[in-house]
Amino acid sequence: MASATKKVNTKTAAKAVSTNGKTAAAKYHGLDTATLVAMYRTMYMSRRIDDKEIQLKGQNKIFFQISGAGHEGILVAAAHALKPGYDWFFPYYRDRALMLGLGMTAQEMLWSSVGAEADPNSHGRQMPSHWGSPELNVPSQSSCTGSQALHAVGAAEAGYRAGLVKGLKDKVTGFKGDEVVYMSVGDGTTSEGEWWEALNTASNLKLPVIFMVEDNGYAISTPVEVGTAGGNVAKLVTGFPGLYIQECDGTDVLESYQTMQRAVAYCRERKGPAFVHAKVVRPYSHSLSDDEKLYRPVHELEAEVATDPIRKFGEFLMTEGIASSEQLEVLRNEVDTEVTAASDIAIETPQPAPESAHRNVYSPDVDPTDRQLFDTEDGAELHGNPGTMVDLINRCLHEEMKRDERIVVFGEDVADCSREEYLDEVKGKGGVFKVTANLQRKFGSARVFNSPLAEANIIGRAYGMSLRNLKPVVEIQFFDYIFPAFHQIRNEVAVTRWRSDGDTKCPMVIRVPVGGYLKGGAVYHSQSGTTLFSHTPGLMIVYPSNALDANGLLRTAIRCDDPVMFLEHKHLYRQVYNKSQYPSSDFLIPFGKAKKVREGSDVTIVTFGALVERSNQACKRLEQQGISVELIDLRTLVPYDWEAIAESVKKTSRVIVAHEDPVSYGYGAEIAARISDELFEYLDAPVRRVGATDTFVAYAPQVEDYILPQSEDVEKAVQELMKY
Ligand SMILES: Cc1ncc(C[n+]2csc(CCOP(=O)(O)OP(=O)(O)O)c2C)c(N)n1
Ligand SMILES: [Mg+2]
Repeated sequence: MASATKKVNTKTAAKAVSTNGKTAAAKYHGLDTATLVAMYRTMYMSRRIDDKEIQLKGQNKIFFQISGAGHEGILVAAAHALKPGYDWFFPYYRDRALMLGLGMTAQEMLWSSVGAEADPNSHGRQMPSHWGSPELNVPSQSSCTGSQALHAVGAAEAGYRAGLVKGLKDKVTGFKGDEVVYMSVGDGTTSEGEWWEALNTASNLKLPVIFMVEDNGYAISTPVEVGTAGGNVAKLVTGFPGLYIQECDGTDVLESYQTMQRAVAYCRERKGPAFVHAKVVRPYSHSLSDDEKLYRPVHELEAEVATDPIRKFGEFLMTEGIASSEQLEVLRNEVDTEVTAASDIAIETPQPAPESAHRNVYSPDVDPTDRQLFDTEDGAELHGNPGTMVDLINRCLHEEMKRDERIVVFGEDVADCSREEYLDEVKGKGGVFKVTANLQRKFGSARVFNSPLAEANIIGRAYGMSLRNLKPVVEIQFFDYIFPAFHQIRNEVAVTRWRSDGDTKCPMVIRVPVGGYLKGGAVYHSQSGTTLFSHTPGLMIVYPSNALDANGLLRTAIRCDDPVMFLEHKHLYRQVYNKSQYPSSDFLIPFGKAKKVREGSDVTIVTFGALVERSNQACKRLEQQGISVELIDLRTLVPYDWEAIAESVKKTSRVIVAHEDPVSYGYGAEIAARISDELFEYLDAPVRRVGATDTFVAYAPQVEDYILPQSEDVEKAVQELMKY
């Protein structure tokens, strides 16, 4: 990214100013005087960009502001202790001084403030101070407090697994063998469950993650003792094995630097994760949308002035004779000029074109609907004894893991046996539905392993691994328990490509057993929840109804460059009617290609999943009544095959959309609305929906039967449509 202002890399700037550097270096923990002055410059620059943004916000030239004020000391220390473009960074919105220290420029930050397309962080899509830079190894950050903790763990874990699997080292992005992963949060964010999940896994696997807590004593208006038992999170984390715990005054640059150096060394030597608790201050309100005078008395604010890190570090440089007051004044003037010049350029820099909104929802490179690349259905040769959907998914996983070493499979109970020493004595679990059976045995525990019982942990770690080019194919044990991971899926996985305008991506496959008709599945083992995810841009959704489709669609999902939700119906896992012989290892079904299960001329049924066979049974009965029904199995819900629907509706003029989820606000409503909108003139009857009652699924079988749509419900709906 070209920059109109000079790039301030404090490490090179240091060379220019050095006086008596060597003696000073010994005294100041290896930092020579020029570096110390350069660090001051970065801190001051950080504050001046905040001040400039505050001014611009007042002039309505930017639209949001959140500052890094008071945090600059620990952040400039962190930047100097770590290596830009070598180590990995998962910072948060206060980390402006870190980003400047790593090499981001004032110009780039101010482009972000005005929402310019030139902004390298998000190209005008996210609020300012939401950092992202592929060249600095800073994956796009969201606004969600703490969700990046698990990404940091996953990113570190990618390096860890590359160390265990021959052939992976050159496939994991930026694998060095001693790279460190930095993640930061505020004191308030340490109350997020995912942050604790991240500490748990990092400690368990001894991953090289630095967990930084920038404790400014407040989470917006909530003081630290309200959220944190005892008021000091450093005391709470002492039980994690191997976690190197450090506390420091984050407003003291040298103390912070020493602390960071120790933490970095610990992680580089692969001794485990480190935890740095840096006490900082917050001289400005939480953001420009907050007024701290509403909850902090004047005396508290005044007391903080003396501990302002920039003021303290400036005084230190002068007392130590490292820089005179005049020299610092010159430096400050230079920074002011640079920031003003960058700001003047920024406000003249264009925002993205409005239609650019459509860009990078999905991969521009890999299109799984491309039938040239992803369709080997026609004439596919099948062999062997017919297998169930479980068998054919399992076969696909085996073949794909063999083809692509980057694939890792994990989730709850997916391994054959976590205690490897038992593997010879036991048959192995391989998933509660046995879909992942024998994968660990075949491909080893470094690529197939059990996760903790924590769904956000699974998705968050998968996200971090995918950032570094592993291909996670993870399992959420039951759809009903996907909700702890919903935040990760909705706010991170689905959004990442878009919010970074294509700079960061996280392709993965999330396999999820779904659905009811189990007799006894009840409320928490029957959900199929398609609507929640189909309403989220950025995800692709696959929902096969039979063994062969599951095989071909899973292969496409794995080779896709986007996150794919792969919904596997539990009731269909072992049905005899949907068994198939095995296709070859290049059998691919493209997304957005429906299957015509039956030809017909009177009514079209558009459906998927368990309703395919139920509708088929209805069609057979209707045929005997002289009604000819065309049955379409969508197979993929996002994207879906509109052409197939339109062609059929134009022929039959009557259409039913049938699905297992409750009717109201459902997936069927979307299809029905589009049919009414685009095919109105072809219709001879209203578009009808068949689905579950607007309730949950009950345990008692006769109530479950009433709730879920049955073959008879479909039959009745067709008969009614025929009256028009
Ligand atoms: C998951 C989530 N919940 C709530 C918010 C709204 N929010 C933004 S910042 C913040 C306070 C964070 O406090 P702390 O972690 O102490 O960081 P600080 O801002 O003090 O540096 C809150 C509640 C959010 N962004 N994300
Ligand atoms: Mg705070």
